[in-house]
Amino acid sequence: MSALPILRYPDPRLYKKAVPVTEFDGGLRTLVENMAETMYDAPGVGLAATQVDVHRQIIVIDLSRDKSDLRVFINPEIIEREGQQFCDEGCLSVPGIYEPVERAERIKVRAFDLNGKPFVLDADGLLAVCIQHEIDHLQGKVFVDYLSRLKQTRIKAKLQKQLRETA
Ligand code: GNR
Ligand code: NI
Repeated sequence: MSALPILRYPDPRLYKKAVPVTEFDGGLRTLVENMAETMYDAPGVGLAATQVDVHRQIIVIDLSRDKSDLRVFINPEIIEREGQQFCDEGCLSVPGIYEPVERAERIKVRAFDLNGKPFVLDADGLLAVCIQHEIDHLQGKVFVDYLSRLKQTRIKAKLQKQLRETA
């Protein structure tokens, strides 16, 4: 397994739309393993393929402390949403930035597993936030896009400064 490089906001590749997976093969399994390693290494609680410059509809999430609850969503689709919640969100593509974003409190998501088997999951709380955050990535959206212009400008400046200082 190998950890993959993560694209950083405002990289234009974060704005590409992912296409559905059609082949549930060994290549997909390897990619998902590498995405999980990338997420655990970071560390983060979720990762969308978009963030590793693969523009296919694949998400991994693990909210456990001990890597014991890996969830894989292929071609995910939110089919119901209810209520609202605000959560301070962070993103591995926007390191060091945490801002509140409004999300649905409860969602029903339909997706396929690694074997191409469809499933439906009801999620609330942080899991629901995470799924919505990751599906946004697949659609070419970053949580920063929900913030004010002023905040977006400040975040871009801060990340550019970070890059210069680590160069
Ligand atoms: O690690 C992550 N933490 C997080 C916290 C609050 C809301 C969403 C997230 S997802 C993020 C990992 C990431 O960037 N996934 O795309
Ligand atoms: Ni993210």
